[in-house]
Amino acid sequence: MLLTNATIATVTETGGYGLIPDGIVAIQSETIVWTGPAKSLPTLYHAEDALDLEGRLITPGLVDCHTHIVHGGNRAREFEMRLQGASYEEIARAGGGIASTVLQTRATSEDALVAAALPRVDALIAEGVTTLEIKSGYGLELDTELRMLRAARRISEIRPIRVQTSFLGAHATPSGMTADAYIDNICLPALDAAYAEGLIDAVDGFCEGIAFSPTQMRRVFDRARHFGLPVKLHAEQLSHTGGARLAAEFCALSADHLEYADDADAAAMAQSGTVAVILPGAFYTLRETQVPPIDAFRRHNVPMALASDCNPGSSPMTSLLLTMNMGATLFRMTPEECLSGVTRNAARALGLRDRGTIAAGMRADLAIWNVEHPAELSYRIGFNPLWKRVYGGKL
Ligand code: DI6
Ligand code: FE
Repeated sequence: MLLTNATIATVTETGGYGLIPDGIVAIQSETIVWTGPAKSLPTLYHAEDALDLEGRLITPGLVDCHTHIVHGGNRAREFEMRLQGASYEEIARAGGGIASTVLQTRATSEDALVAAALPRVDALIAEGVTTLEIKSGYGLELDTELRMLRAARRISEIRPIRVQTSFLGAHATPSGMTADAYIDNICLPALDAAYAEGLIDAVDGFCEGIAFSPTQMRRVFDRARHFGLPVKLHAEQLSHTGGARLAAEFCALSADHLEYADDADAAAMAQSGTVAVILPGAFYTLRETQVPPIDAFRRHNVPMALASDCNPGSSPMTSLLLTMNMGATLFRMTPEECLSGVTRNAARALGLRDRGTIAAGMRADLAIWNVEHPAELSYRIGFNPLWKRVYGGKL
């Protein structure tokens, strides 16, 4: 198949959008076999089926590299209580916060978890998302952690989307237990069981004053390393605790949030090739004011990704286009950084080297937009210009 008469944003490493005006993408089964200006099309491909895109923009299919999209229930009531003046403590006493999502998730069957997640997944698909990361972490007990991961895997069987799973057993400590006891007696055995069932693509954790210390996270990362699993970390979101440095030490795929990261963290992440995953949806929802050190990441050449962080508490958001707009408006990321943040660098944050750019040999996961210039994707608010999505060469 040939996609002709297109503007192509290849988003390759060479810099910028990698724009090709009047370009062609040639696809054979699931793979891009050629891309370039129409006038350079090799004769070999002249006879192929052509689809005239009438000048539309092609980008790589979008990659949402950080979500908690599988979960039971929602926290709209808690949201409402906060707006009526309830304090964090009052909400916690009323059973709110992560604990409430844990209770709701424990009470939800695998089928119901899948059914609840699908409309959210469909909202992302409608915006051209072709690869999606999904975390566990609302079970905090063996059965529910496994059930969340099985539900995540099921989504890729039901919808044309690639799902990468992350084990986030180290998300919170269930009440009535110490964090150390939870890690030793529940989290690590659940990790072992999920690994044995082939349910884990990466191991994640919440490294924070209100969650787990770097020393505790290290025990989880040691187990991941033992299994040869890559790691990533929620780091420096609410305070500076040393999570980004720990992530770098373990050559993590990514460190995520990073509002309180500093220059030395950026330097360490550059050394280890760790992607900075920026999550403006949580910043916005929590009305945070500390902006992540975007300039330090630029100076040290740390690749930056952007993700929705879709979760029922701190980022009930199912839009990567809005995420791009927030990255630009809240953090002053350029539209070009926003686009590479949801394509090339997001794929890298998942350790996937076969997607995220448009080049020969890459998977034919594409998004085709009714826009003239890629900056429009970050510029508009609440508008979806997707024309069609191509997943594995299929329109
Ligand atoms: N960081 C967050 O912002 C969320 N989890 C995390 O590790 C909060 C998740 C929730 O409130 O349900
Ligand atoms: Fe998160």
